[in-house]
Amino acid sequence: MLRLAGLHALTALCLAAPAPATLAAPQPTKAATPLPVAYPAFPSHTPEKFTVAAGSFDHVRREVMVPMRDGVRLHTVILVPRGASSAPVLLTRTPYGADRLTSHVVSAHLGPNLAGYDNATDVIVEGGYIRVVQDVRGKHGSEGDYVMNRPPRGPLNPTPVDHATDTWDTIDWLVRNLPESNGRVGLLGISYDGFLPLMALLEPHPALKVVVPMNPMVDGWLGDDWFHHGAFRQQMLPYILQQEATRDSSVKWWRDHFDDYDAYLQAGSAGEMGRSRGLEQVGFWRDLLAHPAYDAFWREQAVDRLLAATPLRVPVLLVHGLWDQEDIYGALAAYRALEARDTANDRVFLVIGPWHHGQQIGDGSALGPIRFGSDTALTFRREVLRPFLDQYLKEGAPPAGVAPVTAFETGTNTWRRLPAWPSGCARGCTVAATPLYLRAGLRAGFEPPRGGDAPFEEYVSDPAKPVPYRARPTRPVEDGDGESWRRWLVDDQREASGRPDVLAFVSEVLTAPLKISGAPVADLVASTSGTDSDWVVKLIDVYPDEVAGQPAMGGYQLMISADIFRGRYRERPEAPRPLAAGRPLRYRFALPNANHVFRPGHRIMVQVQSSWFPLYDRNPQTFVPSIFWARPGDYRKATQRVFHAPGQASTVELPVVKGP
Ligand code: PG9
Repeated sequence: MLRLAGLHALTALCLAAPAPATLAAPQPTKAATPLPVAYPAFPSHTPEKFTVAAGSFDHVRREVMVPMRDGVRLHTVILVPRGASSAPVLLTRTPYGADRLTSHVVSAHLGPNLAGYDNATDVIVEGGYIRVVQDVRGKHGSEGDYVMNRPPRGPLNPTPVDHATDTWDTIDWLVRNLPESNGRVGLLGISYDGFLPLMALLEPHPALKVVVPMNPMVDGWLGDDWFHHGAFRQQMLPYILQQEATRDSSVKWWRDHFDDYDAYLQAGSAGEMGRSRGLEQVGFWRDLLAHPAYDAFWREQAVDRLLAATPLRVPVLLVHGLWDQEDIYGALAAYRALEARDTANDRVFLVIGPWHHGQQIGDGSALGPIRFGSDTALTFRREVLRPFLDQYLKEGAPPAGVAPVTAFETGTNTWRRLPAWPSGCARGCTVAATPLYLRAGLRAGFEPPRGGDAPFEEYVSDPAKPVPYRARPTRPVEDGDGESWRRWLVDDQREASGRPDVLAFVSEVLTAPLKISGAPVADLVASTSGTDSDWVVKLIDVYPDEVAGQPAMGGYQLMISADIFRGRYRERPEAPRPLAAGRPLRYRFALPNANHVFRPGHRIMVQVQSSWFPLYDRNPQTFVPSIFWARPGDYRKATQRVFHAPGQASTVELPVVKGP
């Protein structure tokens, strides 16, 4: 075979072997001008296609392109346990790379191939399931266009396809083309891959027998990955770039600082940070810039709203992490919507564990320094997930006996079987919203404020020195040491409580346990000297000064529930308005759910501050049309007051459990 090559290749060839008689001797040329010359090929050592010698493997790997109704084909990896027959299928759809999730032939054994992200490996392997992982359209090996959290067909999606149709078409293909299967499919995944099973519920294929959405992203504006109550989570920018810049996610965010705190401060605004990386080239960033408020763009793709308007046909097991640093809102919002649809009360199940995002498929013995007394994740997989999947996917499997709600109670480290969420206990107790008052002298208690005390506490919030959300240096979310980002919601809050721009209200030492189940509600009466402001409220369990057996926990300030609220959305989330400078105004917003016992000897603390940087972009504290494009001169110091006078009480309403 003859090929065309440049002069350098020819020179190399001449050195390696005498020129054949038929090849004309090279003519002298100007050194820099390569000439096309024909030469014989050195046969490549690499075959056109290498076949893995997998005859001894305990599973068979197939890679197929599954056709969708619009002709687009989706890359799908199928791992069949060797010798399987009448086996059920566990499907995960993902934008993160089906090859990566199945590690593409590193071991002759199925388990090691699956170990890692998004696979409850022990459940899949021990359960004898056929494992199927598919790239969503537009990502990695799949054809078609990628759209972040592609909305359902309708006003936001003019195409004839969405995740419901793609899942339907995939399941239809699987049950027709997998002779080893029993025709029953379960769909599960974490986060983005947990959002996808919820979308499949909008139009489920008859062979879809169960879905397990874990830590799903449900509402990107209210409380999951992109915003919380309108405050933008700017440390997600690298994710957006990597996810959307190329099909194979190969383009990465470049860095010029070790400390993200410095990087984002120097950028000035999230908009400028995005611009510095050319982010306007990707569609989702343009969408974010166009929709900073909770307008129809967000409302019409909020998955809980979609589910609330759809009949429920498939059993669902939702999984929520109490310290989920990415999607702390989604699972419980989806639970509320689905539960309302579960008229016979037999299709919606919920697990609440003491986990970071996705920890339930790993080791659940501890999170940072917080120990749970047992491997809670293993308990979940053995006693809930495995029997639950078996019940719906295996012919003749016994009922799993899973409770409607299985919730881990932090503080006492106890699993509870509950009839619903939030219900506090199995029978005979009530959950009552009980105001914990922020009081004069930075005290907190169940007694309302008295006249005569100072009416407010105040601090100066300076956007030039925003409050770090964790001890600096702040490493990026996708730092190689992912463990660090996963831990941040359990970081000790002591440093924050010592800052002059953080108010720390603290209760007396508790003499009896206090149990809360559900969402605490922040209800502040507060003023700012600016015309816009963020309010961060943190509910904290303060450990005793010394803790026997775990000295480092002495005086630890553990966040139980915390969130941020962007003041401009106080009246209407879809219509931002300037705040009246200096006027006490009410800010009321739900914090993430907790299931916690404050133990005797502990104290309850509430911290209030006006930035949580650089996870959340800074509020300039001057009203501007879009905070994405706040100019340096818009960022101004503001005097913040939190009121605690009679008639102007600030509280955190605790969902206190009363009864047995
Ligand atoms: N939290 C990630 C995510 C979900 C949905 C959209 C964007 C990001 C994830 O872990 O998949």
